[in-house]
Amino acid sequence: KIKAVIFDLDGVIVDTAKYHYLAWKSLADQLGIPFSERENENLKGISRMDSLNFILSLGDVQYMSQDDKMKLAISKNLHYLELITDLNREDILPGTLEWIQECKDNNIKIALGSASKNARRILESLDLIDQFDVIIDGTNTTKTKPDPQVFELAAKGLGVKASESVVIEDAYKGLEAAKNGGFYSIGIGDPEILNIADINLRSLSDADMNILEKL
Ligand code: B16
Ligand code: MG
Repeated sequence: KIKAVIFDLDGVIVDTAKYHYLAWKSLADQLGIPFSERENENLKGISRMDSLNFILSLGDVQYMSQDDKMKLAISKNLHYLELITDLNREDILPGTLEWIQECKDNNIKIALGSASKNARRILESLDLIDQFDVIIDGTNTTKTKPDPQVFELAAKGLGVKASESVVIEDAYKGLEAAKNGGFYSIGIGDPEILNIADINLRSLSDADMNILEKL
């Protein structure tokens, strides 16, 4: 029986993935590194530093000091924060509010399990911060998806087992993390890419919680 739902943030609750892409794209342009939306798929769900290292690996950057990498990561984040300044309730993806409400109606606990260090700020902008029983984000973790740490900490905080929880993710690496931790999963997006999910949906608005009976 499912006792908890763990939501990813970027790409599940809100479509901030496009702003991450725009900010990384402009950094890649500055560095003369070719970077497209296709390569951006690999950045979904991974940390800021891992994202930067991935982009640098696409160019022929031979060596860069940790210090210089930090500067680039900070400048990308400042640009990203600029792009999301106007984020508000209207940016919540379709179906999300209904799922949260259904969880509450059915006594199912909810947590956030995000790689982002900006998660709390984003939840504030969406006026959703008070809805979650537990929030685990990039400021609480030492390992990134596909390591299950972020979801394990969320389950621990909620006092539930992995096998009693379902993770909702838009990233392949996030679904791998769920699987690695023994969590059920719902993949939001292209079912051909997200082929390791237990259930695939194009959007949370395509189903209600009755779909969990399939698990
Ligand atoms: P930040 P999620 C992830 O969030 C994004 O998918 C990923 O693209 C981003 O690099 C990562 O957060 C770190 O974000 O730079 O804001 O700390 O999908 O796990 O909610
Ligand atoms: Mg995501």
